[in-house]
Amino acid sequence: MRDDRMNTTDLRHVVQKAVETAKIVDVHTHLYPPCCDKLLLRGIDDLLTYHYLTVETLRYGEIGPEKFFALPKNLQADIIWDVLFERRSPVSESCRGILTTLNSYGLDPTSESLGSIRTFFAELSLDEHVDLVLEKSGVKSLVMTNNPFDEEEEPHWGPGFIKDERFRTALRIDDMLNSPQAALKKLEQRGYNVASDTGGLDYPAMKKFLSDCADRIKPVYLAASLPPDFDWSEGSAGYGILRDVVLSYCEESGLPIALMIGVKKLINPVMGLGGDGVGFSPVEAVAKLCLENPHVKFLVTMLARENQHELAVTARKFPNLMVFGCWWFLNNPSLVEEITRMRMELLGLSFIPQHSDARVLDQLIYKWKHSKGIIADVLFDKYEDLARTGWQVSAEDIARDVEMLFSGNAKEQIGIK
Ligand code: RAT
Ligand code: ZN
Repeated sequence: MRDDRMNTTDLRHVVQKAVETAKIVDVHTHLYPPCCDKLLLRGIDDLLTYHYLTVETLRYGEIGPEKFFALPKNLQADIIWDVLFERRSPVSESCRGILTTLNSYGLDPTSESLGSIRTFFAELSLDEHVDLVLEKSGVKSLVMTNNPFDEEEEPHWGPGFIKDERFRTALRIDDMLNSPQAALKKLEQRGYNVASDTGGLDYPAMKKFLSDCADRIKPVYLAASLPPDFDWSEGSAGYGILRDVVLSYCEESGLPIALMIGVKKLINPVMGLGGDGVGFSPVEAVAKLCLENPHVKFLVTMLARENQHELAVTARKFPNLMVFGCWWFLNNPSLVEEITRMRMELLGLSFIPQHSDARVLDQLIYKWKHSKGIIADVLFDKYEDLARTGWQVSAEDIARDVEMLFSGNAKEQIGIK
C-alpha cells in the first residue's frame, strides 16, 4: 500500500497536467519537413480547404463540386468560411478544430475577419511556423506518409529530406499493392530490370525497389491503406506481393508494417480526397497475418467503428500487433472516448491511443488538444476506479503511464529515441 494518497481533485489535476505537458510522437501524418517548402500545407486557407471541410460545405448544395474545385484555393476557403462559419454554427469536429487552432494563436474568429487571419499567417516564416506549431501542439516528432510514386514528393528525397529528425519517414506502398502492373512499369522507367515472364509480378524487382527506397529515406515503417475486404489467404488480392515482397522485406529489415484497413476508395469520385467511405472488415485477416508472421511487427488501425472491439481482442492474443489511433472518421470526440476507454479496459497501456493524420501543419494543434482532453478524462476515470479498490497511483506512476501512451509505445514500435 502506498502512502502518498491523492484526493480526487489532486488526482484530476495531476492527470490533466501530465497529459497536457506530455511530449508526443505522432505516428501518422501527411506533413512534410520545411525543406519541402510548398508541399507542406499550412495557414488558414489550407486549414479551411481540408477535405473534411470541403465535403461538409458541399453537403449544403449551394455550389456543385465541379464548380467548387475549379476555383482557386482562397475562393474555396471564402466559400467554406461563409457556408460553415458565417451562416451556420460551426458545430462539427472539423469546424471546431479551426476555432481551437485560431484560439491557440490568440486569434478571435468571432471578431477577426478572414483577411486579418490571413495576414497573421502570411507574416510567419516557414521555419517559425513549424517551430511554433510543434511547440504549441507538444509534438516532438511525427511520421510522414512518403509515397515513392508521388511525382511531386519523390524529387525531394535528397539527403536534406531526412535531416530534420522531427519529421520521420514512412514508406507508403499502396500503389505497389493496388496496381502492381503500373508500379512495375514505373520501376522500368526508373531503370529497374523487370522480368517479362512473371505476368507483371516480378517480386525480386519490387523488393529491390523497396530496399532502395528505404536506403534513401530510412523509413520507420512501411505502410498501406487497405479496403474493407482485405484478406490474407492464398489467392487473395495482393497476397503474393505482401508475402514475398513486403513482409519478407519487413522481416529482413526489422521494419514494422502499418496497415490501415477499411477504406472504400472514392465512393464519390467527384469529391476527390473527400470522396472515400468506410466499410466493415474481417479482423480474421489481421489475426492470420500476425500468426503466420510472428517476426513481423504489425501496427494496425481500422476505420469502421464496428471493427474496434474485435481488433482490440485480437491484439490481446498477439504481442506483434500494436493497435494505433482513432483514424479519420473515428477522430470525433464521442468515438475517441468510447474506443479509448474500451482499448484501455482490454489492453491496459499497450496501445497507441491516437495519431493526428494532420494534412495541414496547424491541425496538429487542435487534433492533439482535442484528443488529449479525452484521453486525460479516460485515464482519470481508470485511476479513480483503481482508488476504489484501494490501489493508489503516485504522480510518478501517472507520468510514466502518460509517457507510454503519448510517446513511449510509439518509440518502441518504430525504433526511435
Ligand atoms: O485522413 C485523411 O486525410 C485521409 O484522407 C487519408 O489520408 C488517410 O488518412 C490515409 O492515410 O490514407
Ligand atoms: Zn492518413
